[in-house]
Amino acid sequence: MFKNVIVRRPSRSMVNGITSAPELGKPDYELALKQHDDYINALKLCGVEVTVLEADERYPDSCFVEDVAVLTKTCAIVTNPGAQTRKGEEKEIIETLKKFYSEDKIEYIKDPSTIEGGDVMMVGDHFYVGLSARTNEEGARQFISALEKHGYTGSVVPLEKVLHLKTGLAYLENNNLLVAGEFVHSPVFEKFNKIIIDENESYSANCIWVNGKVIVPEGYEKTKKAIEDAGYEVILVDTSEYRKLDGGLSCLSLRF
Ligand code: CIR
Repeated sequence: MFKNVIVRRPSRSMVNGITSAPELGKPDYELALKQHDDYINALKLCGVEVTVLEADERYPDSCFVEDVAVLTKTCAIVTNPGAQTRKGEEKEIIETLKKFYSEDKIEYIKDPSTIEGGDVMMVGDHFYVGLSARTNEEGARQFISALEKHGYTGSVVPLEKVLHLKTGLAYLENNNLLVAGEFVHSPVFEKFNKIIIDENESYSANCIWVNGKVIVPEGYEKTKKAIEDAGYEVILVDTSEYRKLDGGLSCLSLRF
């Protein structure tokens, strides 16, 4: 179960955030703020305490707070983003993490290693780490040895197309895994009960399990039904403005 969640308000500069889909247009900032409010309310419905950090105009992608740290039950690992315009964002989370973890429980990934939290999927005490354009082999190695110091394990998953590992996967606990695209037939995830995302709804693989409920992006009916059929209560949140920046529900928070 999660007790806490950290989010960061989107900055006005988000309109200049990184995107692989410029054809979707620039985000509407006012609508993004409203969607962020809805997201916070959905999290509260799941019974967590939400810490809301102020917008940071220096970093257009800083609302995607998941990428700058990985938080476990007993330790925090501050990442080292691979994207040039996100370098330095990770420093801005440290003070907040110190409110939840003592200094000896906070680890730091250092150059030339890079890793972003979107590439890390927690399954109990094991962490899958995607090797992507943002997370290099050295980053995965340093990250896994930091985890091992605190009694966890990790393994790497090479990515082919997606931005981050969790762009195409979401672990819903109880061995249930949402899978899309390149992960559908991957032998790495064979042991899970796979809930396969329809090709036309691949964006909606980025859902989050929070204390028994699943927050799902609005507008993806097949995904919603598949998750409900698996026995979960679904809470819908519209993330259209974050999708324009390749971001989604998991990227917008740190849950621990
Ligand atoms: C980026 O490219 O870094 C942002 N525009 C989107 C980050 C999405 N984060 C995530 O999947 N964890």
